[in-house]
Amino acid sequence: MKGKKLLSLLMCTLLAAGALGACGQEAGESGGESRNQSSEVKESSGTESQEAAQGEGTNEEQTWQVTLAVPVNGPVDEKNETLDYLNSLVPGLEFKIEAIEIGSYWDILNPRLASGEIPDIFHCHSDSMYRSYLEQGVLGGVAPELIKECMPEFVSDLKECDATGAWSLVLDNGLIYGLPIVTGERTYNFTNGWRMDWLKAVGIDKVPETVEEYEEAFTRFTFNDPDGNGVDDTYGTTLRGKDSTPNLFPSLFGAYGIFPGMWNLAEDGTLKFGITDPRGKEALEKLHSWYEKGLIDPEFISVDGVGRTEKWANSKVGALVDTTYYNLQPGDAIYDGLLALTPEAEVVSGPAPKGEDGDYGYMNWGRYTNRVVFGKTLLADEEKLKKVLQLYDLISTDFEVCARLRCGVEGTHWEYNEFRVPQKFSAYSDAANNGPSGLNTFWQGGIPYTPIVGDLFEGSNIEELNKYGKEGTLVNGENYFSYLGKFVPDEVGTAYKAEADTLYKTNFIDFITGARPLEEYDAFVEEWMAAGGEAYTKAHNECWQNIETIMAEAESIFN
Ligand SMILES: [Ca+2]
Repeated sequence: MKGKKLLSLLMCTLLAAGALGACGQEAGESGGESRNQSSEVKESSGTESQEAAQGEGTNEEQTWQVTLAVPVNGPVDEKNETLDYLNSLVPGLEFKIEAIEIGSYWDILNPRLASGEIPDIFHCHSDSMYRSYLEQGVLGGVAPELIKECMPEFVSDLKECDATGAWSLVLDNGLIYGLPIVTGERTYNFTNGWRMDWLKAVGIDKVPETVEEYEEAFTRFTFNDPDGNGVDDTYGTTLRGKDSTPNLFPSLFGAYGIFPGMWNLAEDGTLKFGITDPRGKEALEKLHSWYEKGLIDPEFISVDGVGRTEKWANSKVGALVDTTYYNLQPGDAIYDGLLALTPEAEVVSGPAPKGEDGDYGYMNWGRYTNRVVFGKTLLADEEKLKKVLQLYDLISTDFEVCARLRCGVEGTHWEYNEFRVPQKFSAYSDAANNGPSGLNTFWQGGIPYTPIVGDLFEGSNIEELNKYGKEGTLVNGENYFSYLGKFVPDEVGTAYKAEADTLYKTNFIDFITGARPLEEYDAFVEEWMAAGGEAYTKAHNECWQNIETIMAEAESIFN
């Protein structure tokens, strides 16, 4: 742990707990055992100080139980090393973590929240759920002054990254309802991956760079037996038609100047939902022609993230069009899965396909992504609240602490790679193996680590890794916008989801397969507009006009 962080943590502990004094030392690494005795765990303070007779006015024995809900992609054992470490960080806190499989996260959490069983903290990757729970009074609002007092590093990291506006994601009526998750500028870009050994096998010696070159490579992958087994059993690529419909092959759309599920600056100076922009139709025509020619996996409609990874690992497709740069590096399940079955496979990343007008680029989710929110239960005890804020200041801003929680022990679970990015050993890149270590706990969320810490995890600031992700003519916040929906009223989003969203997803796939001919594209746009798309478009345009004002309120508090 960096000295400066430790000092600030101690300062804040002193500020918050008053006479707590040196009692904090006792927790250490061994603290987990004693605090696991439930008789010592108190939901809130009150009787504690009376019992701590030997402490003479202090409450050094007091323990607060903190409930936390996080989405995960694999097992988390009830007792695990990660939990022990987490409990050792700030004396007095004992976490009870509910790790919920990410696909059923809201299905499980929603009924509990509705029945009043509210976690003190929970990961919130849904704007709609955030707005909804804010309105229902499920969330607890903290005074910005307390955030500044207990989370000085977090506040200063966002300021240093010029991301103070992100506090607007969790600001309502002057109170802070959680912590914004902010990434470095333009990180998490998609980056397409290729089988370089396949390209060479079919007579192509460089990574494709244009729509034409993509088409040529896909054609040869489909018809020229790139794996050399004498069987016609391969395709150019597959798409996640089952679970990622809004973003099928976004970089191909980028070649036409838009992203289908984003708000794009249209020729008339307004924002249009990508698929409804005439340029979206051109991209659909190209994608449909590739499907007709057999270059796209014909099973793509039923392919999800797991299915895509399997097809890649089993050498059924030679390109991935929904990955990020770090998926294409050793230590990632997508890379490791392929190499485990085909050790001679050569994986490379490449640029987004360039279109005829020179447009190209990879979509990214922007700087403002999700939230970790406070349940109202967290506010019941101010001393507990302060300690939790201190803990979150530490785990979100101290890279070593965060790495211990997300990746495990250096040398045991992971090592630094040549770019000094933590790389899990292959045994641990498979989430199925991580139950006892607890390594799945914070892999999908739960820690709103700051952009400074995030850059160190993802290597997003390393040119050599992320150069393709960053280059191009499409810029989030200039000609397309990923984050406006975070500020659009919940009722507009809910109304959109009720009908127009389904129309979008269904027609997107039907236009690719030809189930609906593209001659009916204009009719689709009309249907979408009538089904709630028009109000949705209007709300996003209004939000776009007001976004600076919205951010300015948060900036005035935290700058
Ligand atoms: Ca073959």
